[in-house]
Order: sequence, then structure tokens, then C-alpha cells
Amino acid sequence: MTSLRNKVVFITGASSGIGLACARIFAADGARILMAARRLDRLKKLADELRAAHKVPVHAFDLDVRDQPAVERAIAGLPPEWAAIDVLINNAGLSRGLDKIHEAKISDWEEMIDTNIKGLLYVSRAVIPGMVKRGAGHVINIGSIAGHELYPGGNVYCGTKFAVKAISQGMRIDLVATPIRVSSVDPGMVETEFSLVRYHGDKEKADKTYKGLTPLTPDDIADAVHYCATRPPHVNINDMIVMPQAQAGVLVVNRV
Ligand code: NDP
Ligand code: 8X3
Repeated sequence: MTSLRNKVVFITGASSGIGLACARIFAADGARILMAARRLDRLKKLADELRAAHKVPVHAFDLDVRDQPAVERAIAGLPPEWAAIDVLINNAGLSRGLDKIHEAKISDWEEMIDTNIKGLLYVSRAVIPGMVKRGAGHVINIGSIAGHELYPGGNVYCGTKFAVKAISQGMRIDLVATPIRVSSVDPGMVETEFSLVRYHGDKEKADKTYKGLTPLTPDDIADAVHYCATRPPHVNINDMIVMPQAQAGVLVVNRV
């Protein structure tokens, strides 16, 4: 097993859902939690909670992963005790809209591509050189079942997650001669703020997504991420697809 005690675990998008659950499970295991998102107020609350519950060091900062110079500055300017990132969890991401290709808003496309693909790349480009230099590290990308299958209106969101799948594979190829591991955790339906964001705040529509089935919880996915991170150093979990029992594919859902 790889011990996470005192390891620096950097989680993007830790202010909600899967990222927040990852912060909790890694803190419970004694890791030092470095976390970022745009909503710093939420991160500050979470930092207080983690310090009190697990007595671990926590460093939270405000970051928009779409802003490449800001990403570079933030990583380069980390206090020395936080600079050696051991585990990077590229989790920040979102969907916007569920519209047909000829009807969708261009701004929704831009936001998904800028966050899910370009943001993940900016953070990775800033963090991985240090891992290579130190000869240690693990990158865990949060993909999706939407990176394996398409559904109506999923066009661009699915495209971004297919890109994450390709980028994860590309990272593994480029880093194979180093000790760095690259994993991808690809969930099906997880009840988070994801659908609320997809439907631009329409709670009624968002709630319908999870009606009639037991969806995954953020803790279920954090558990999978933690499993990847704690394998022995010679074991790399390439890709974990994690689905609710009642979901056999993006379009095959048993609702009762
Ligand atoms: P949430 O909406 O609950 O959380 C998304 C997180 O991403 C928030 O912390 C948000 O923080 C952060 N984020 C979004 N945009 C940016 C940005 N530009 N810069 C920094 N942080 C950002 O959704 P989930 O927890 O469900 O989503 C996490 C990941 O899981 C995403 O990559 C998503 O695609 C993926 N996923 C989700 C599934 C689901 O069914 N829920 C299934 C499969 C994959 P803030 O707004 O404060 O910046
Ligand atoms: C989120 C899951 O099925 O809405 O990635 O695309 S899905």
C-alpha cells in the first residue's frame, strides 16, 4: 500500500461534490490537503472542518482553472511546504446545457471546453514538471462514463470527457519512463451540484435527473480515487468506471 500520511494531495474543485468528498477522505487518511476552487468561502469552511476533525495541515486558495496565467502563478507561488505535490486530483469540471448541436449556446461550449479540457491541462502542465523532477507523483483525472458513451444533447460535454480519457492515456505514455502514475476515475450518475450547474440553477430539472434511482454519492467516488492513490507504487489503476447499480449505460437507467 502507498501511505498518504503527510503527502501533499492537491484537489481542484474541492468546494463541492466529488472534490469535497475527496478532501475529506484524504484528510481522514492523514494527507496534507491543498485545495482550490473559485468559491473561497466554501473552501475556508471545509478547511476549518478538516483541521478540526483530522488535525492535518490544509491550504486553500481561490483559483479559476480556466485562467492559465493564474494557474501558473498559483502553483509557482505555493509556500515551500506545499510545493511538492504528491497527488494531483484533476476534478474541477462542469456541464452546461443539454441542447442539440444546432441549438446549443456557444458560451456553454466554451465554458465546458475551457474548464474540463483546458483547465485540466493548465493545472497538469504546472504540476507535473515538479513530479518529474522529484521522481514521484500520481495524477488522478476525473473523467466520466460520458467519456465512453454519448447521449442526446451530450455532444460537447461528452466530447470534453472523451478528451480527458485521451489525455489520461497520453499522460501515461509520456510518463511511462518515470515513476509517476496516471489514473482516471470515470463515474456514472453522482448526486452533486453537477445537474444544478448543467441546468443553470433550475433545481426542479436537476432533481429529476436522480429521481427513481439510487445515484452514487460523492463519497463513493472519493473512495475509488482513494483506492487508486493507495495501491503499491508498481500498480497503476488506469481507468475505473464506477456506476450506480441502477445505471447500465448513459441511456440505460432503471427508475422505479
Ligand atoms: P459539482 O458541481 O458539485 O462540483 C464541481 C466543482 O468544480 C466545484 O467545486 C466547482 O467549484 C469546481 N469548478 C468548476 N469550474 C471551475 C473552475 N473554472 N475553476 C475551478 N474550479 C471549478 O460537480 P461534481 O462534484 O459532480 O463534479 C466534479 C467532477 O466530476 C467534474 O469534472 C464532473 O464532470 C465529473 N463527473 C460528475 C458526475 C456526476 O454525475 N456528478 C459524473 C461523472 C463525472 P467552484 O464553482 O467553487 O469554482
Ligand atoms: C456526468 C455523468 O451521464 O450526466 O459526467 O454525463 S452524465
